[in-house]
Parts: sequence; C-alpha cells; structure tokens
Amino acid sequence: MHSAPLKLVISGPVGAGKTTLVQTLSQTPVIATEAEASEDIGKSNTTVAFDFGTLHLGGHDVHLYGTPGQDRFSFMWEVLCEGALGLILLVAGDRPQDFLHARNILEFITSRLPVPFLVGVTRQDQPRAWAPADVALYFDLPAVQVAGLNATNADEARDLLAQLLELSLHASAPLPERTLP
Ligand SMILES: Nc1nc2c(ncn2[C@@H]2O[C@H](COP(=O)(O)OP(=O)(O)OP(=O)(O)O)[C@@H](O)[C@H]2O)c(=O)[nH]1
Ligand SMILES: [Mg+2]
Repeated sequence: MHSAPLKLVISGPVGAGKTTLVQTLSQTPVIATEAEASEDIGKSNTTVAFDFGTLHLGGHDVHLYGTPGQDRFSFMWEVLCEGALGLILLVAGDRPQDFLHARNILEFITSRLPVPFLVGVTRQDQPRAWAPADVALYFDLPAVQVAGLNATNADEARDLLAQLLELSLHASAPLPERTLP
C-alpha cells in the first residue's frame, strides 16, 4: 500500500532556526524562498514564502514545511498549516525577547487549526540559551512538550521530529466510539 505523505510544519519567530532545521532534516534538496530582508531583523536573509524538504522517518514519508517568521507573512502560517499532522514551534533559546512573539504565533495557528505541537528551543550549543524546562514554564506547557536542540545537528533534529511524529500519530488515532449519557 502506498500511503500519502505526512505533513509536518515548523514555525516560529525570525531567526529561530526554521530554515536551518528543514535543511538539516531533508533528504532531498530543499526548496527555499529566502529573500534579502527589507528591514533590519539582525540578518541579511529571511524566508518569504516557505521552505520545503522531505524525509523518511519511522516508515513514513514526511513532507516538511518551514514558515516565514515575519508577521507580515502571517497569512502563510495558515496556508502552510492546512492539513498538517503536527507542528514544531521553534524559539531561539538565547533570544528570550522573542518568546512572547513565539507564543503569539503558536496561539495564532493553534486557535485556527487544533494541531498537535511541540516547542523546540534552538541554539542549545550557545552560551546563555534558556534550558527547555525553563521555556516550558514560560509557555505554561508540560516539560515533555518542550525540547532543546541545536538545529544544525542531524541527530538532535531527527529526535525532535520523531517525537513530534509519535505525538501526532497518537493524537490522530481514531477516537473511541462515544457513548451517549
Ligand atoms: N549555533 C546555532 N546556530 C543556529 C541554530 N539554529 C539556527 N542557527 C543559525 O541561526 C541563523 C538563522 O537561522 P534561520 O534558519 O535562517 O532562521 P529562520 O527561523 O528560518 O528565520 P526567518 O526565515 O527569517 O524567519 C542561521 O545563521 C543559522 O545557522 C542552532 O541551534 N545553533
Ligand atoms: Mg527561514
């Protein structure tokens, strides 16, 4: 049987590491839509539409989409999350000034589409990066829903995605038949 690919989405603020994570994970050449940043966002390039990569994971074909981080592309968050099985919300661990924005992105998406999600705290290889447990407290989430990683590290990236896949497949399992009171 040939099953349809599973769609997973990576979102989060500018510079969280979304494009990097898609590049680290993809087993096919990544389709990226980077453009020169039109405002000062602390780096020269930013994603303006999406990143797209594919990989095999746990016996599944996974299609991976990275969103833009800038609010002016927020319409893309909904477009890209349509039909997604799971979401990773990335935040850079050494940019606590972006955490509120990250929460707003998460709220924007999950209030429109109730998709299972994990929070990934990138830049764990950098000094002063917040530990995932502290970010979990900030986001008011259970510690198991927040994981730290270096987005350039293939093993850590795959571990996070495998964790999301497990959560998503479990969440989408058919609900037991409801018994009326
Ligand atoms: N050391 C380190 N660098 C990282 C990590 N994640 C991302 N980076 C770097 O951070 C910079 C920004 O990463 P991007 O992947 O472009 O961020 P983005 O989330 O796609 O940003 P936008 O498309 O502008 O929203 C790049 O130079 C990455 O190499 C990490 O975990 N550790
Ligand atoms: Mg990007």
